Amino acid sequence: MPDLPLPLVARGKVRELYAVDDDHLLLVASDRLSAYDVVLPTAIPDKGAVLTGLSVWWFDQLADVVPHHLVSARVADYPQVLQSHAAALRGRSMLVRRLAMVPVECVARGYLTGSGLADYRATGSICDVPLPDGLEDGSRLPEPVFTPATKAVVGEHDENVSFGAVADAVGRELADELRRVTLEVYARGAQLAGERGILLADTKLELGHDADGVLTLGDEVLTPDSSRFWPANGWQPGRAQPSFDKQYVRDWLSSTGWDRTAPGPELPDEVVDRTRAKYVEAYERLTGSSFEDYLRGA
Ligand code: PZK
Repeated sequence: MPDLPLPLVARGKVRELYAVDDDHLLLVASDRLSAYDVVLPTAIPDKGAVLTGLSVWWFDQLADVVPHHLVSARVADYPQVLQSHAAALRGRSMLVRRLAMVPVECVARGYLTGSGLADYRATGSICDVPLPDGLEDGSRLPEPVFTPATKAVVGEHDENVSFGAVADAVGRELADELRRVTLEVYARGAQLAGERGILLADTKLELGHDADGVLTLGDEVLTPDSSRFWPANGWQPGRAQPSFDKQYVRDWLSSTGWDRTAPGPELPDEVVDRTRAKYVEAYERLTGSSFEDYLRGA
């Protein structure tokens, strides 16, 4: 990752957040890929740029639903101290407004899988929202549901919580607003992705308040790392759905007998190349624009 002359504010599994000034942060997405919760030793070239390019495009698509934190993703607009780091930042970074983040992971689900499926099997509900009997892994839900979670400490999974728990934590008014915005973002994302042959199973948003107190969309949005994208033509409830972006990696990892403990094996070139192509395909199918053009403009 780039060694930037800025204070590191936070480090996620595959990206980093730096302080630029009192009002701005720089979000940098790496090419690292996580599979079965382990960050693999082999990077996928341009993955960070694809995810950043998708976020930038979605922020614009969603601007009438909710304001966003993006200031610019063009290195030429960044402060002078970053200009010598242009090559390391181009395409994969966003200059954003600093927000007061709401301490809730805002998740919307249109299909049942992952922790939602686990909760449904245990209780018949997710986050206290009752669901009909007979749903399976990958089932489409009768309507999309807001399934908030609280951020876990590093290394642990977020914990699904009820709407009532969110209201107790942040107030009923803000809880209502989080649910409304999250479901609207999901609906817009699912509609658009669906038109391009991609199912948006679920998505996780991070929201915060800007300096004027306006609820604002932060972080990355509707990327394959914050959402589950499934090829629509491979959808078949009753089994784990193929991942749009990571399926070659998962299939190859399974074929090795790897026990899913860190560090994980190096990926062969063919798996890297095919996976890179899936990320670029996701960018181009969703946005209708050339990924090379995005990189040239960043
Ligand atoms: C913020 N994160 C999560 C993201 C990490 C961690 N605009 C903002 N203002 C204030 N805080 C955040 C943001 C944003 N986005 C986001 N944590 C704080 C996160 C990326 C890498 F290590």
